[in-house]
Amino acid sequence: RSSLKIGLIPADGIGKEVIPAARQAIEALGSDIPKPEFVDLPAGWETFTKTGVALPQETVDILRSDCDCALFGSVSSPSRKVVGYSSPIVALRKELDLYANIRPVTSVSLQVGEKPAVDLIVVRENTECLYVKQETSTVGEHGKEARATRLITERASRRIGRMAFELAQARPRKHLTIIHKSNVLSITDGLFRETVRGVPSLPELDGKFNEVTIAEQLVDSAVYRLFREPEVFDVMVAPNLYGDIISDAAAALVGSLGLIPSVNAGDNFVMGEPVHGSAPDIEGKGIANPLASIRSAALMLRHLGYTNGANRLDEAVDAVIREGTTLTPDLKGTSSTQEVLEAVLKRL
Ligand code: NAD
Ligand code: K
Ligand code: MN
Repeated sequence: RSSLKIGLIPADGIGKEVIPAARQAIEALGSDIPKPEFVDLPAGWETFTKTGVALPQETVDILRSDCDCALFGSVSSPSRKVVGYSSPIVALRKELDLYANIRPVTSVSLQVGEKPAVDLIVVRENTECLYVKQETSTVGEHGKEARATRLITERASRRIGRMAFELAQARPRKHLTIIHKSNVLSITDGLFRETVRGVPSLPELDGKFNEVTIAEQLVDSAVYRLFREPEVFDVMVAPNLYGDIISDAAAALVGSLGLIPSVNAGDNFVMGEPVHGSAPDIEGKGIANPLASIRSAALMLRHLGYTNGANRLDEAVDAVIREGTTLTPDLKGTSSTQEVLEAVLKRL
């Protein structure tokens, strides 16, 4: 590749503050990556209020045909039902078949080279579960009744399982925990659990994952355990909703949602995205933590094989956190988004 075409979809709220910061960090990498070219693409609640669509078809088309990868910020989805509105991030994951949401949660060790206290990856299925958004309501004998469909398929469970085993296999501990609630939801979560468990014995894998140890844990006690002994977890694989909740919970262990990156990955495309939302409580104040987005850029580059560039971004972020003098208020600091970005750029 002579250039790397990156779609930028800042969307709403602090997405518009942190994605430009990630862009500058990528630009500072110089020859460690092909020359980056950025394409700004609209999506989100604000786009919806202006145009009546939250995810313009053109955004999807340009991502598909022109871009090597993308970075998404955060969207402000209303909690009430708005006719015609549907979350563009949920739609994008489906449109581009980005079936895995990979969310590493790692604390920064005090000394370089020391083992971090928390070092795990949440692998969240990204296309089904309750996020198929098939909701209905009727009026029954006892007043209004609302129902939602929860879809679990063998295909989606198998491919997310396979992705999770790949990630576990590549880590020193090679340990995978399957998260479910099949004591209650024996049919849906039962299918997820059994399908993931069956991945290592797929004939085409030829024993590739034989070294990976497998554990499982019910989702509620998994959260409990996460807070008491996070070191037991290495890679965790979960259906969509549990994965969403577990990764936000894990973020609390390392200090802030403003630190946690992710990639939405499929077989043909990868989109980096900070785990946090649009943070309406701090939007426009210039104090959003840009580190989750810079780390998301690093994850995206790593996924594409640009290991040196990714390592440099991660090392710069870790150094800023370790030093502890230039941090945003979510980490008890007093610095602005811009000051934290500059501290990162200085180390690149
Ligand atoms: P949130 O992640 O936006 O915020 C939770 C808390 O964390 C807030 O106090 C916020 O200030 C803080 N926070 C989050 N990111 C931060 C950062 N980078 N720096 C400093 N502090 C940060 O979650 P929420 O409040 O539940 O949701 C707000 C909106 O975001 C909602 O409209 C929701 O639909 C949307 N949302 C979008 C996504 C997405 O784009 N994928 C994900 C989650 C929530
Ligand atoms: K986000
Ligand atoms: Mn979330």
